[in-house]
Amino acid sequence: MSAQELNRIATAMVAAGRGILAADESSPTIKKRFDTISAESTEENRRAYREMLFTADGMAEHISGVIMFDETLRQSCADGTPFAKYLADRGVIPGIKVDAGAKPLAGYPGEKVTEGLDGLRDRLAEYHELGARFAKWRAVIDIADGIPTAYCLQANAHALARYAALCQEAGIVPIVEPEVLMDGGHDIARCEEVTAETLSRVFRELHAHRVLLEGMVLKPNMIVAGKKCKRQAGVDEVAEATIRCLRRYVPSAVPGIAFLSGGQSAEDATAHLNAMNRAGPHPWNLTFSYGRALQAPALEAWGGKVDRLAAGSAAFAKRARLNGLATLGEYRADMEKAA
Ligand code: 5MM
Repeated sequence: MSAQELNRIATAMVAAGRGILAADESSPTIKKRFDTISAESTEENRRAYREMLFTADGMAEHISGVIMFDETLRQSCADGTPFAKYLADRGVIPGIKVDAGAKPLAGYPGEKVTEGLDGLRDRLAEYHELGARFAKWRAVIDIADGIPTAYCLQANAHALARYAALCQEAGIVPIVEPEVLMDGGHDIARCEEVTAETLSRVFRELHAHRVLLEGMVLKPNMIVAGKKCKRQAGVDEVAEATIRCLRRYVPSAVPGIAFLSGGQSAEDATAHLNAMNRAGPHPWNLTFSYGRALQAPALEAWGGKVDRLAAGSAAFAKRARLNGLATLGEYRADMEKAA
């Protein structure tokens, strides 16, 4: 596939007014989510839940792409239409998570490296056949005493770049996701320091692997204090620190940055994105690729009950709409009260 086509897809993924739904929970993770509402994690329940999100009213207006798990990409709507076709027919780009998860990094207690490169070329070819036009790989960086080590950052940056190069070879746009976790008691300055070093290494590796920056999307964490830190930063401080860090380390050739929510509340994730966009223009489009911050209210409203599918859809549609507004800097907190 040509560089122009990769750039066209990447640009569409981060278009103003829209963002990405991360619905790529692996089986253990979706089980954890379903456990919170006492819903059983059967294949049919997972399918019905994803259909509830994908068919929500106004979904395509605010959602540019959906990241799916392998099982979901092979599933269909109740009427038999494959999810990938249903989404693509509405202008929503189908995507696929291709990493095999973060595993303990041998020799480095407490740290992880993401696996999944073996056989990736063949899997990407199949995913392209199934309709996926972008992919996602998540590296997980924890902050605690003595970690992250330089070796952990380097191992994860290298794997992200190998993945990204393989995606582009297959005509698939890579979402490059180095997530610095917000668990722990570190302050916002430490998050910025670790994120800076992470991004610096990731872009050096992307360059070394000849990844076309115009044909990728970055999915980073925002710069926030750890959840257990006594001093939590305000919305403007988070926005300012995040923009400063990204401006220092993300080349302007990257078309867009789609943030993860990382455990922030749905409202905080929207307010932070909005504040950053109000402070623009920036060299790249800033949008969302939220999992929990888009889905948590929908999951709760649905509660695993067939007769509450419409309520679940509506809760998701609301978060999609408010985050769409946040990509334009047009969100206001008082909009939360309206249905
Ligand atoms: C939706 O959750 C994704 C899959 O997680 P597992 O591989 O652990 O099952 C996750 O990668 C997600 O796409 C990102 O972390 C962003 O989600 P949040 O909830 O942080 O916005």
